[in-house]
Amino acid sequence: MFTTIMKFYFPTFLSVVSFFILSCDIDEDLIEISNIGGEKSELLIPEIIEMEGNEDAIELVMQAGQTEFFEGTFSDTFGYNGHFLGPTLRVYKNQVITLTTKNTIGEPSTIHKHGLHVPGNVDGGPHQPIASGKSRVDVLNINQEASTNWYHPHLMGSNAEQVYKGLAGMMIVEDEKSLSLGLPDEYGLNDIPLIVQDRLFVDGKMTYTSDHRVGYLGNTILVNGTPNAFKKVPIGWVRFRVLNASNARFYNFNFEDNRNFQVIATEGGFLDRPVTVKNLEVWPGERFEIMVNFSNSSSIKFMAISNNRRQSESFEIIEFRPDESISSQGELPTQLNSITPYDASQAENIREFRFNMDGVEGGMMGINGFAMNMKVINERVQKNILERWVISSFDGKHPFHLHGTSFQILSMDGNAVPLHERGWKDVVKVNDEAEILVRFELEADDDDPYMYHCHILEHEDMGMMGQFTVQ
Ligand SMILES: [Cu+2]
Repeated sequence: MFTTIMKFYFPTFLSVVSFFILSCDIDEDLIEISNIGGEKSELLIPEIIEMEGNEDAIELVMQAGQTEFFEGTFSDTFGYNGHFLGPTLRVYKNQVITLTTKNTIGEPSTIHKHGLHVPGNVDGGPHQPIASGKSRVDVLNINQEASTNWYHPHLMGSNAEQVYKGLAGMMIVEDEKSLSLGLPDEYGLNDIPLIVQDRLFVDGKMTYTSDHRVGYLGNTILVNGTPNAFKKVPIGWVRFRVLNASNARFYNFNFEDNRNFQVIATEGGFLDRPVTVKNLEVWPGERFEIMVNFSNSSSIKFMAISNNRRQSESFEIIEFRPDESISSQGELPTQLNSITPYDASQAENIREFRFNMDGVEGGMMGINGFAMNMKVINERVQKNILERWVISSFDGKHPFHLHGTSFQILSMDGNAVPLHERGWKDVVKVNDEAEILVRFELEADDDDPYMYHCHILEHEDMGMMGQFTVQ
């Protein structure tokens, strides 16, 4: 039986055309991308589908459609059960769910469960295409900590454009701990998804043209598909699940008044304790849960500085409007988790990965000198042993993502790992070099291997990806 699917609603009327301009003064260190007027729109909240039963089933229908981001102008978009993005799926540890994905977008795609600990044959990588007009059924055994994950396509070669057009959705795992900590947990009210994406709008229309080297950068921020967003929030603690679902943009988030906020979770689960920060770097593919304490004050802007280009760019992401008429409950616990750190001296194997922007065999970009080749298994990993992976780059910053499990970071650029990155991760920021400790418990065979890759989606499409088995 299918759980009720609520439509992912997009308003057809956004009150006033509003847009952003890029003022390029190359003498300035900071390029301002500023909102030059127009009313703000209330943040759209993707509908949530609760998977509560034990053999629960859900169907996602990939659709092509049009979305009116700005009044009077329609953009061609994709979505799941709607026309842009998809519903948030909430699942529970130890649940078994059946996910049926129907593709009606007119081109092949896949559905990757980013962050889920599932075997290679249901991971949704490039070897599991769903032809248009066809469906695919994945039985997913949810066996991991409470965490914020997401689903998106992972087709070889045209992944970037499919995600860009709207194929992405959040998948929340809950467990006994997450339900008993007393954290804010009212979805959309004090437990709020923030799916941050930049898109290029020309005359109100979302456009995509290839700039594969830098990765695609837009001029407008969408949060949950909302341009120029605001969100009313209750007084007190509010939890945000921040997902950088942008193709290529790096964000360093902060509040305009430079207030403190708390990081409580990385991709794969809670940190041991909340970590106080004033700014938070989130690269493509990464998720962080944060807690912000709002007092009965005036509106406050959540900002970001982005430095993909040589000049930094400053964006407003969303404006929060504290509202005392909204009642909510939720506390910031002092202890969230107790993660046993992996012991680097116990690592039984070392692998090295180097990102290449040039001079690779079989494609434009690659890892260790080779572009991704669907017919080549690059690495064979043994199940249940601890490994140290060293990932380096001499040419640009790249977010390194691997499938199938969560890992721990051992070092970043030769330095100790910042406190707020000392949790379970599936993306690591690689400036010069990062080291991770990883152990796989599930299998991926030659027919359905796992992937490791740069999560700048244009780089991935250009070949900056490899595949590995676990047996
Ligand atoms: Cu890259």
